[in-house]
Amino acid sequence: MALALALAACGGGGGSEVDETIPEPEVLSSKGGVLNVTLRQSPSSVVVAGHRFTSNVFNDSYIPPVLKLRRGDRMALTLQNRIGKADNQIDAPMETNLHYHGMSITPIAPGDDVFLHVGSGADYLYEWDVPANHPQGAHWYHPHAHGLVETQILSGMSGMLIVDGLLDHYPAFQQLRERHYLMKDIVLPGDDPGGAKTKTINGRLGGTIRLRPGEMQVWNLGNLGADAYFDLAIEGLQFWELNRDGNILPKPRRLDSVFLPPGSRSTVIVVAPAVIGLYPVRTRAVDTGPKGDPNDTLQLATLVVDGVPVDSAVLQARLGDSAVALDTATAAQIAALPITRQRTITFSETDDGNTFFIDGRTYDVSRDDVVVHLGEVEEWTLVNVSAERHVFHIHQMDFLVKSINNGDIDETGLRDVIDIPYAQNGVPGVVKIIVPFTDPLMVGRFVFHCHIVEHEDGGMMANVVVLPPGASAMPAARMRTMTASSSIDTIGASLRRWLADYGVVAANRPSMDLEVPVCTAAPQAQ
Ligand SMILES: [Cu+2]
Repeated sequence: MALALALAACGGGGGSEVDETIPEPEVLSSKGGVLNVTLRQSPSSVVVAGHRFTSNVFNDSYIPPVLKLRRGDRMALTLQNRIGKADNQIDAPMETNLHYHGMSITPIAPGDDVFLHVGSGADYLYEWDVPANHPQGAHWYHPHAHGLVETQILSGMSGMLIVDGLLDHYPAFQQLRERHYLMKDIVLPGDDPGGAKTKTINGRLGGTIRLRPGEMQVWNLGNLGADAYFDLAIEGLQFWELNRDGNILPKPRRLDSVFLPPGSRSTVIVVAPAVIGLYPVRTRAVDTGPKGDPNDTLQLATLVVDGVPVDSAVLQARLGDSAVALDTATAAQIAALPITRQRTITFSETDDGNTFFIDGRTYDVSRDDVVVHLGEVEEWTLVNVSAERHVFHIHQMDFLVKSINNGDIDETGLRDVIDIPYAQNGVPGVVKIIVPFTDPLMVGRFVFHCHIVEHEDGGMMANVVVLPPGASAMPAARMRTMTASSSIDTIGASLRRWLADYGVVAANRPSMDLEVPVCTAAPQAQ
């Protein structure tokens, strides 16, 4: 009877796919301390939200492999740029690259260097090590060639990246089944680009997720889309957050819904309803402001609770336990660091909503907007004077959110993405954060920007330089492009030598040969 009632109450959904179980992405794990992987970007036939069309994706899949590494492992990732004309977003070959969002690794090639582009037809080998003390949790990878980011993510080029080991700190839950749900937005061919984007879970709209009554699972959730917000809610199902943006929470946190601005991730334990039935999986409406994109409520999928009940009462009681053996910086430790400088960073836009500014300026690769020395800890006041939300993100590090609108909103903690409320009645939205420039691996040049990537492409990005102690300046910034015929990254090599002179990165990445060309020229026949 419960099932029939739930069916009647459910409605909506995605029509033809309603019976299809949402597929899980392939998981590629490191072996022998290395994750060797090739990601080929090319036009492929995909099915998204029940529509078949061609789009530029990784390895022919709109939901590409989850890349899983452990602390101390090496990533050896070859990116093959074969981007070309497709039904969706892209009409011609273009440059690209890869950013490892959430990873605290070097910003200098062959690491997480967004100033390096990979030209059409070229291959590039990214190589970096997961630091031995890296926080464990869910991160992601996506192209970050400024000006082309939105079109490439909207094509489907984004995937999840996990530093494994979170459950070492929550051992009671080690045996639970782990799942990966990637939420993305897309403009389907023929849809109005200015309207609400289509939202999916693992590329599906209207599919099903199955749990037994009372069953507990670990879900890695990520908003790996371009511009849209997700606020995931399932009536009757409990969410207990263990990890946010790759940072372990000291204790599981009960959530009514999982609010995910673009770029944000959350690892949660779910506890299925005890009663057999169908439960709508919704994203709640998000008010993005008078100038923001529409983000209405939508049923994304249906949770099917069926089968033999699981008696999880004993395990549920463990949700009150604190994490064990925490060995990464806690919010309390970051909050206790002495502040060396305060800054105010203002986010604004033109009335037509097409140009976006940080401190009144659009992005200029050659301008260093923030220059600090390693070891400095700053307090930033992020001010949004515009009539839509913006989403602050900084590369290579996590920051501590101290307050949002002076404490009106409770979303504090360590993160790498934070939503900045829009201005209302002339009062700007304000977020205060602590930015610790303390990890030697971040020395170099990287960026912060709005992670509504339409805004980033529209100018809302800035450079940060973290200088090693004793340095007064870093060699000037220049975008450079690896092509199939010009494969040696001389600028990257000179930057690595500059770093090595200060003994910073070389000490952390001993096997990196400074002189070896890191780019291969091997365009393959299509
Ligand atoms: Cu924005």
